Amino acid sequence: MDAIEPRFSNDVSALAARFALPGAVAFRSSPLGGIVAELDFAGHRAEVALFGGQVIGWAPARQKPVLWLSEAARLDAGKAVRGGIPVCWPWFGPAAEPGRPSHGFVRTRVWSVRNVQAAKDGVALTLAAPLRPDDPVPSGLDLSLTVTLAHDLTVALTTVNGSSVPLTITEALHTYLAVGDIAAVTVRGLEGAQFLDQLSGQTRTETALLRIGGEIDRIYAHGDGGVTVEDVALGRAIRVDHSGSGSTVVWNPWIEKSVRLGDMAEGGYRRMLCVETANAGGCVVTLAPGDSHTLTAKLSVAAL
Ligand code: TA6
Repeated sequence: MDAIEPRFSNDVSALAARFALPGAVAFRSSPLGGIVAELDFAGHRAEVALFGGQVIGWAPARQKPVLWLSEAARLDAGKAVRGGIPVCWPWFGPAAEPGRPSHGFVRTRVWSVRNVQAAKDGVALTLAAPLRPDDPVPSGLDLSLTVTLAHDLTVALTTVNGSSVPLTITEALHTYLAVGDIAAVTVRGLEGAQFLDQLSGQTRTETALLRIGGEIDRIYAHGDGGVTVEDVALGRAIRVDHSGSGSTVVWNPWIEKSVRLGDMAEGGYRRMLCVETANAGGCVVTLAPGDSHTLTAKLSVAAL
């Protein structure tokens, strides 16, 4: 399918004139740079940056923000924003070819607004990724992200193979969860799953509830289903339910790596944990011409 996107200027007034829905969808220039769409529903608020097609905020009513965003984040710096839900596509991690960016190339481009919807059960925004003829993928692909704010938050990344050749990708919704204190967090749901430890290169099996006491970077062979992050410090449990996913990635850089990253404030690692909905490691997605695939993360919060 050739995605013939109407070419709207990505300025706030043009976007608002075409897509704003009073009380549900608004657009603003962000103090962090770039343009942000604000979704409101039943006292809940989500924010989506056009830069990177990246959810950068979700605050359910009467809850502290559920997504972590670096104090050093810039939404127009030309580099990936540290926090929220970065979109890793069409590859996860380092590129096979040297010189290409880690986690693919769409998280550093400005996406366009394709559609907005406000209904009695939620508000939805769909963005389209700006793919280019010289991108290292077949021409004719379409990549879109639909963010649905209800009493939970659902993020769906859809790849349509409109080309004439098979397409193989890896991908992730690289979710940064906000936690009160990483040392008081338990991750439930990965017990028994095999994982690739990216720090040692070893493959092992998770034998117990997961607690984080140092740098962790693991790709679990853990498909559709869910993971619960129990955060004692904030008295809440965040549930991440996946679909279209064969992998769950758990990452915290801990002290030394968070300093090397350069875009995390001191101690920032204590207040975040990545639980990523992915097809990564040995898990790839292959689409025949005309096929489509959707990777979905659904986030919800409950009191502990
Ligand atoms: O998701 C885990 C991971 O692949 C880590 O290895 C680390 O590189 C992290 O992603 C962040 O990557 P980034 O390119 O956003 O710094």
